[in-house]
Amino acid sequence: MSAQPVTITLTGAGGQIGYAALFRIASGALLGSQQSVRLRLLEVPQGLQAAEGVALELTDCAFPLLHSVDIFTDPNAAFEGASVAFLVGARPRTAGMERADLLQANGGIFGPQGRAINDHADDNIRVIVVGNPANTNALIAQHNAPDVPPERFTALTRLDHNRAIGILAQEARVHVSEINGITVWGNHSATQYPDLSHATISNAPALDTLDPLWARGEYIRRVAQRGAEIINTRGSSSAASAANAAIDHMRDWISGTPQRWTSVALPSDGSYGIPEGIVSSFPARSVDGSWKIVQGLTIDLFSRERIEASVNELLEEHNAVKALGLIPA
Ligand code: NAX
Repeated sequence: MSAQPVTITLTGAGGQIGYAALFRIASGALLGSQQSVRLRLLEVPQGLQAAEGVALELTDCAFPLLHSVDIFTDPNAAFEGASVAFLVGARPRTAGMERADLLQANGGIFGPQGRAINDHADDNIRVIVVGNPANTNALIAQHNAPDVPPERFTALTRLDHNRAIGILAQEARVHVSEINGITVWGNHSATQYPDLSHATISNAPALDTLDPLWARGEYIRRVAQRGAEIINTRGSSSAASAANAAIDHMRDWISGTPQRWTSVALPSDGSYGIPEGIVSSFPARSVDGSWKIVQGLTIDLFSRERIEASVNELLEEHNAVKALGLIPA
């Protein structure tokens, strides 16, 4: 076992995604069976007791890889020495809340957390934002951490990616391992575009075998609305699948993607005409510890329009947080 534990900070530790993620992280699902972990949990005062309960249960698992669990309400303390950060806690939209109110409230969370990461985290910090609106919260945190390379800030669209694989495999009646080449583009929202243009099912182009009306209609809606379907069916929002996807994202980022690419929301470098700087989902592979956007995919007119619609939504959010002074103009 590695002598030095890796410090992992998770915010929103008293919530349901935190509960679904922490036991897997402590058992080695993120960094493997030889790497110990030091958990630093951040909560707001109202969530503190729930986080303390989680810490008691973590103790009761007697995980061989778990070095320690500490709980904080101060982001500066929580991110001290962190090289991995899961930003899960966020301000949910409540009845009557306008988008500007939601962005403002989340700016009050992700601005200070970005600054705390800037000032206290390890130089190798990798951040994934799960809390919604995830892409724009990542943008806010990134702009508040000027000393951290922008590409260290990412947001979760791996859940959408995994959903896109699972739903396609079910429709095609094949195992998920037969599915390749799916991309989710844009925002983690209803405008996201799960793109089958380059997908294959058992090495054959997916669009050759699927009903085109399903592939470019019902399928897209089904993937984009899967969160609502889970709420309607389960009675509460996705938790285990969201935690699983966040761990998939971070594990692949650190250890490398297998042959297949995945979908990652990261600051755009202008690839595929997506404006530089906005945090958009792209097809990406992790190579030598960094995400690399997959280049050279042909984008047909249908896909172009879908990507643009989602990117326009991100641009509106970007402009709104700029107007609110949450990121520099
Ligand atoms: P819960 O309400 O169960 O838990 C959230 C926890 O965060 C609470 O314990 C709360 O006290 C804490 N919290 C709030 N503000 C905080 C702050 N400033 N610092 C530290 N902790 C804070 O929500 P949960 O189901 O765990 O979902 C968490 C977030 O993930 C939500 O924003 C949700 O919308 C988002 N999701 C994002 C997904 C994605 O694919 N990107 C999918 C799943 C999920 O819906």
